[in-house]
Amino acid sequence: MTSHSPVVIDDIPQLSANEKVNAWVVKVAQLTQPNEVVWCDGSQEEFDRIATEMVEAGTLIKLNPELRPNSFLARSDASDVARVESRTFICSKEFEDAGPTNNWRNPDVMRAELNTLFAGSMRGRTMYVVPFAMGPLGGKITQYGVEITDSPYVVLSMALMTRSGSEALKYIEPESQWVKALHSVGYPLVDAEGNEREDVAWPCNDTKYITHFPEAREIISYGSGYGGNALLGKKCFALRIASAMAHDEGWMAEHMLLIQVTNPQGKKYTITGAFPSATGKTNLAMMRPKVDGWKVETIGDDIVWMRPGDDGRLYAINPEYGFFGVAPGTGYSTNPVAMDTIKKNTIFTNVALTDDGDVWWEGMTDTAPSHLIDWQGNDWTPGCGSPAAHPNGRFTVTADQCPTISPDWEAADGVPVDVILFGGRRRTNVPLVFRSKSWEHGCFLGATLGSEQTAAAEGPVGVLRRDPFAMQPFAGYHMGDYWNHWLTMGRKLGKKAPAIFQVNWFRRDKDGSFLWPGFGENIRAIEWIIDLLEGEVEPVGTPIGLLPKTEDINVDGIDVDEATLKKIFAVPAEGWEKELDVTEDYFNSIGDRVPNAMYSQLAAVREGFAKL
Ligand code: GTP
Ligand code: SPV
Ligand code: MN
Repeated sequence: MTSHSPVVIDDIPQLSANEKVNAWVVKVAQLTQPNEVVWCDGSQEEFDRIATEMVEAGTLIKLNPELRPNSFLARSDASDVARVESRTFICSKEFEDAGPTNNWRNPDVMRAELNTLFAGSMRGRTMYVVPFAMGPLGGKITQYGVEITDSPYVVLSMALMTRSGSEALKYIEPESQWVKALHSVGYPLVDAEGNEREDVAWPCNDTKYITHFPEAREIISYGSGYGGNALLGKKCFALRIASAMAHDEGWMAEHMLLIQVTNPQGKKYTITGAFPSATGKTNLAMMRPKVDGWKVETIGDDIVWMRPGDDGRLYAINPEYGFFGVAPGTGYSTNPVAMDTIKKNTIFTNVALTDDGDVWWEGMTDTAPSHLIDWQGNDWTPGCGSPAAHPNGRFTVTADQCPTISPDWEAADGVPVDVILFGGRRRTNVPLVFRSKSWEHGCFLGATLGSEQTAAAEGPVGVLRRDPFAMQPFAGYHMGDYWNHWLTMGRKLGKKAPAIFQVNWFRRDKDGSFLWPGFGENIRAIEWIIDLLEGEVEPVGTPIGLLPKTEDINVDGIDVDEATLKKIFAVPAEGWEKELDVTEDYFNSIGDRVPNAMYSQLAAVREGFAKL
């Protein structure tokens, strides 16, 4: 039992050179009334100490050190397993500025409500102060923040996912811009009357608020301990707040992977790709190419920040320090690099535990072990009717453990981008790969990106979940303004802008099977992209963009015949005409901030089909 002995405010350390940071720490402690305030230094000793405390408390399970050294399993509450978009709010001053794709709350009303929820919310707990950098320390594109949290799981995860601790704190100077990120699981161990209660393995609260104040560059998150809800450097800062900063300051914050691809001639290309959640960013970021002579090096798998450099090109960094990857579906046959990355020093969340103290999930191996403890802590046997791992079970690991990590991954000011990919999960209509006709047309491809639900039956185009630029849940301001920002960046970059392509690994045959083998074979789509940029092949003009000639796709050694290639690259006029109608309705639903260029692009595609 913890007792309630609230920290003495005058004893709270003031470790920042920035008085605003110190004052904010004190203010939060006064409000939340923790027993203790700990500034995290980011050291290995600190990580080990907190991990040991969590193992002793039963909130982490230490995995068998012979099989998975220095690794842990966390099981969340069954209600706290993913981002909660319905409880995510953009609290811009004006309702209009959040736009129709975000939930909005008046910032003053929201702050008042949160103040009530946070009052005493850390009673009986330790309040951790985690200074962190998003990006290499000192880099031109890098930004800084401080997360206050009462969750030791968050502290350990932030240590893996960001550059956190004393080093990052040094970069928050007296006049620096920094982001306030306040988090509480909302499960105090002592109530206002002083009555104590036992802690649980995964404290959280049925009331959840993931709130963003874009003008104040501030995040307040309550009630959840999971991933994108609680590791506030990630989606909340690096996408929602950063996208608003980027709009104001002339740079870009995107839901993208970042890789370097070297062709057999030894020429290196930098490629970014915006794919919606669970649509293959981590897999492409760690691809082991199945065609000889090609090399893929990893820089990032989820978030990319880009800024024009002095030479007028667009420079990109991965602002994160680790990977928070989807576990199910990850195995040696699909993503061997990820499997090698997570051999040690990894936190697993909501996957199954084997009898010998290791982890397992669907897709890790072809056959399941005969007995497991499932992600909820229950006995599990094959065929018992429920999955052993939660479909959104994840691994958390630092990027430097990735065997394909690029030597440039910490380049302080980033690497210049050659190619931008947009990729959805599309059963129909969208070919494996094609090039946009221009930057503006590329922005149209981004704006019309969508994904179908994985398990859903083939349905009309209307059931598509729109996910423009893979940013639907992450743009921290009006979607129409965000599209406009992309157009503006293109005008600024001019001829030096990256080339834009669309890819789709997920097109299906009539029987529902995937037409394209995917994974390591996706290098063949990239091979065409690079051949095209090198002028070695000519594209075919179609109303939707510049497609490959099927004979220019390298299918040596794979079971993809000409008839299948025809299906993979088909552009069915009927399907597209329907899709364009839906797109027009969709643009209308975004409202009058949709740039005119989007409607003229739409008209141009329609005209293209009309002329056929
Ligand atoms: P978030 O971390 O949620 O942003 O996801 P992500 O975009 O990084 O997706 P990830 O790489 O984890 O892949 C999600 C799912 O897509 C997994 O089940 C993969 O096995 C599957 N997947 C990835 N690439 C391919 C592919 O080329 N073909 C097919 N058929 N499935 C793929
Ligand atoms: C996503 O949903 O795109 C993720 C997982 O990468 S989370 O960090 O929870 O947002
Ligand atoms: Mn993601």
